[in-house]
Formats: sequence, C-alpha cells, structure tokens
Amino acid sequence: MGTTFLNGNWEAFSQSDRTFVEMLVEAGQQHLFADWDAPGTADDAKAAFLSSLSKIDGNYPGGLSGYISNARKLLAEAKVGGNPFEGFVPHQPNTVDLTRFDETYDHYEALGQKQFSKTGIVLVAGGLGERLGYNGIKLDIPVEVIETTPYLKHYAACLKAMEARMETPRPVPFIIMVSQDTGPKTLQTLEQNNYFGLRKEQVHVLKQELVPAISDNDGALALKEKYELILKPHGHGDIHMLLHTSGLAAKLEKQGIEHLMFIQDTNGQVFNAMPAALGVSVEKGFDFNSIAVNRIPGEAVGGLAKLVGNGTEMTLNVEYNQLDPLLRATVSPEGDVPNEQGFSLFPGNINVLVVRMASYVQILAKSQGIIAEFVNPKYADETKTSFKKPTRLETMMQDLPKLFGPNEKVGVSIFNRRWSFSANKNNISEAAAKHVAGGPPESGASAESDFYLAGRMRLEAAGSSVTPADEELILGVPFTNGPKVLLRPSFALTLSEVREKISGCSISGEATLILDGKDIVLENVELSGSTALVVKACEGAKVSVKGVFENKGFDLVKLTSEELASDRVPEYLKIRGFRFENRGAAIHEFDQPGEYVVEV
Ligand code: UGB
Repeated sequence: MGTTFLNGNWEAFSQSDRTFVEMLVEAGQQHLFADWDAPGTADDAKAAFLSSLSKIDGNYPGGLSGYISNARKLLAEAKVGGNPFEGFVPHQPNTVDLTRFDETYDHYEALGQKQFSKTGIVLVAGGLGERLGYNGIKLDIPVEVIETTPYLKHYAACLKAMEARMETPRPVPFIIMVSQDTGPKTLQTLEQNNYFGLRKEQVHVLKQELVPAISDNDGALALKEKYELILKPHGHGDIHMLLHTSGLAAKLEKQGIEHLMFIQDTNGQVFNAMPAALGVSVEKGFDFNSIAVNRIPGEAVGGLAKLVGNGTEMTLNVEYNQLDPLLRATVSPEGDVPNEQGFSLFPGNINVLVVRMASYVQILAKSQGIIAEFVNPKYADETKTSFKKPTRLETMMQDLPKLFGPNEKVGVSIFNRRWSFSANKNNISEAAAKHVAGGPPESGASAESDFYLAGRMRLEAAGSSVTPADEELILGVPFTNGPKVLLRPSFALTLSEVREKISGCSISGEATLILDGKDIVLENVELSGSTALVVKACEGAKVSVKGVFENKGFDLVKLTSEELASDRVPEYLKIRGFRFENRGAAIHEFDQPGEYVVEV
C-alpha cells in the first residue's frame, strides 16, 4: 500500500503494526496517520497511540473494523431519520400487578425466596453520576445517615441475607460493572471493607471500556489531538457484552444460576422488590422481566409497551418522547391517556431487570453481547452531513429484548414506586426543581426518606400501627423525618418474615427503629416522639424485645449555610442538607450467641 502519508514511519513499524494500520486505512481511517511527524519526533506518543487503538480493537467484539462498520450503518439510518417503530402498534404489555401487599405478593415472595440459590446479582456501576456531581463513586454514598450505610454495603448485606435464607447456602454471584472512572475506587472500597463480608471469589468486577468518538457519517474516528483519540462511554448495555466476552454468563449458567437480576448503583429500594420479582420470573417463565412502576402519561420515564406489527411482537422500553407520537400515529389520537387510576397503560421502566440465564446465554452467543447499539448524532444543519460534535455508538441494558425471537417471553412486574425505586441521581437544586415540577426528586434526601418509608411499609404489612411525621422541605426537597425504620436485610427480606417476628407494635412521629439480625422478635413494642430503639444481634443471638421505650433518640440537625459551604463537612451530608445526632437512643448489641430479653 502507499505509505507516503505516514511520513517515513512505516519502516519503523513491526509486521503486526503494519497489518493493523492497513486494516484501519481500509476502514477509511487514513486521517489518523496523516499528520505524523518524521521518525525521531514524538515516537513514544505514536507508539502509545497505536497501542491504544489496538486495545480498543481487542475490547470490542468484531474489533475496530466492526465498530466502524456498525457506526456507518447506524449513521446512514439516522440520516434518513426513519421511525424505528414503523409498522408497529403499541399495546399494553403482559403485566403482573404487585403494587399491593396481598396474597399474590406473598405467593411470589415465597417462590422468589426458593430461587435465591439460583440467582446472581448484576450491578451496573460505571456511571459517573454527573447530575449528582458527587466527588467519588456513587456506591460509596450512604443511603442513610443515622448509621451511614453506603449503597455497596447495603447491597452486600442483601446478598448475605439471601444466602442465609437458602436451604443449602451458596455464595450469590455478584457481578459489578465498573468503568475507568469508577473502577479503582470501587475496588478500593471492596478491599478496605473486606468485601463487606462477601467472599472475594463471589464478586466479579468487570470493566467497561470507552469507545472511540466518530466525527462524520463515514465513521471517521475523531482525534482530540495528534496521536490521541476522543473516547466516550458506550452506555450500561456494555454489561451484556462483558458478561459474554468474559465467559462469565456461560460459566454461571453451568454452575446452576438460572436468573440474573440487574440493578443500578443508587437504588436502595431494589431488594424490597427482589423476592417477588424473582417469583414472577419463575412462575411465568419470563425470559426477561422488567420491574416497573405506574407512570403518569407524559412523565419523563420510558414506557414499557408490547409492540405488535411486521409479523412479530416485542415488549420494549419506548422512550417517553417516542411513545406519545407513536400512540397518536396508531391507536390513540389523544396520545398517552390515563386509565381510571390516572396511570398510563405503559408502565415506567426503572431499569431493574430479571433475566433468565438459559435464553440469555444463547442470545449473547448470537449477538456477541452487542445489544441494540444506537447512535444519536447532533447534526450541524439540515443537510445532516456534519455533526456539531463527535458522536459515538451507545447501548442500554434494557434493550436486550430487541434481540428476542418469538419464543422468548417478556413480562412486566409493576411495584409501588417508592417501595421499589428511589434513586439518588440529582443534586439538591435540581432535586428541588424536580419537586416543584411535580416529579420525584431522586436525590440524597428523598432516597433516604424512602428508605425509611420502606421500613414503615413492612411494619404496616405486619399489622403494626404506624403514624408518620409530617413531610417537610429541606432545601426544597421533601423529607419525612420518621418513623425512621430500618429493618436490615439480615432481619427480614420478605413480608412474611416481618410478620413472624413483629407483633402488636406501634410507632409514630420522629421515632427510629433499627433491627439488624435474624433472630430478633418484637412484641408489643411502642415507640413515639423522637424515641429510638436499635437492636443488633449476631448469628445465634436470639433477642426478644418488649415494652414502651422512651428516650430522645436521633435528632435531625439541618446544615447551616456555613456547613453547606465547608470543606470539613462530608459531601454525603451536603448532598442532603442534614445530619443526625444521637441524643440518647436505646442501643442493644449482642455479639455472642445466646438468648436475651430486652424489656422496659
Ligand atoms: N451506567 C454504567 O454502568 N455505565 C454507563 O456507561 C452508564 C451508566 P444513569 P440513565 O433510573 O430513571 C437509566 O446515568 O442512563 C450505570 C435508564 O436508561 O443513572 O440516564 C450507572 O452507574 C432509563 O431508562 O441513568 O437512565 C447507573 O447505575 C431510566 O430507567 C445506571 O447505569 C433511568 O435510568 C443508570 O445510569 C432511571
């Protein structure tokens, strides 16, 4: 090949470098080498550039040439601007309503619990959380600040609790997807905390890589400067690729894992829904079960819809801005209209997914784990010939059913929203603005408020009397300061367990109840005012608690404007605007097996 554009560097290339560069030139990437300095100048930068290209080539199934040809195809489609749902008519998906705690809910929880030993948990945690603007990884942020439990610790505790409920305990595989932004800190947190009691071998950290940005419709890779590509995130759909290329999905299937549950980094509620969602997947034989919430028409949350047409049907997440026009163009001239309860027929996707391993592994093998990539170029003008800034291919984990055939079953399990989803994604001012606009704030304070709410919901399901404190606004974000109920996963993972362990209790106002340990039983316990009761029992410690407790408990202290601006105040407090101070909570800890009574 003609190598004059390489300005004499060709001679210095190894044979494998030559083959690689030839491949890139054939794929239309000659510009990457066009301005090269003569040999002797910037040789290290050239070598580093080639090695970064080669690393990217190795990471993507089909290599860089595959990435470039996928980009060209998708960019050509984007230019035409066709309707991705042409020929499809949206219908209500196949749903299971789990918004109420009734016999159906118990039934699915019981089924789900039996499935714990055949389930793995997949946590996608490669995102930086730019909307939150937190200096650090989101998994390190505490979901509550009475005991300051980081999200990762909470998730690990849920896995340990699943193991403790198996007939023959086995470690629950825990797959964590990280990125170059989150990887080192995630590993550091795991190491420093001894994997939060999990076995190191059960934790599989997979790293997603960035992909090259593309500067034109021909798939030209974009340069930041000479010898350096612009790289961008490829999206949370990378998890499918990594589970395939690492061989982990296939390996876990061989080890008897039948379901994987995919979760996000800051949704502390997700394990509330986990047992029942698993139960639904088992009983209904769903290959893909989307955990969803009721959604008000027009709400900025993707809607789950069964799309029927073109001789096929598929249940998919349709972004809210696409759903309404699709409805208007097909079955509903008024767009997305509410049902009698005020909800859309198309439940909201919260990106918690339960996937059946057998079909998943086959689909990964067929697709090499590249799940429905898409491109979203911002064109410079109507000719759509150039972009305002380089774009890239992206993929989303919820798009897996796009690869399903007629035999794969997709269903939707609808849960109470605040029970199953309350993420920490927005900084205080954005959260306050969202609240004013009538939407969920999804911030540190609202996530913490809902974390306590889930505890109250469990108590109520067990027949306790629960009277909440009034909701207040802290820096414009709603927060309910009680009762703050933390029934740790060790204590209960299902409603029936709470019923077995708690009877005749009453809790009100700004009181706090924290129970951590499998064998704690509460009978006729009363907590009111700001009273706090904390009981922790190790394995083998059986604790029976009775009586009317009274103390000053935990006091909510709002941060002053000086504290909010101070470097000495931890950022995890500043993102919520308050902290708690212990003014005399009753704390009972039992770290030796035995039988104990706490009675006042
Ligand atoms: N994530 C990764 O692991 N890698 C990435 O490259 C990107 C993200 P965001 P997003 O909860 O309401 C999702 O940024 O993508 C992880 C759904 O697509 O918090 O804007 C990241 O660490 C959307 O349909 O959310 O939107 C985090 O754990 C809706 O459900 C997770 O992916 C929306 O979430 C989500 O990333 C929502």
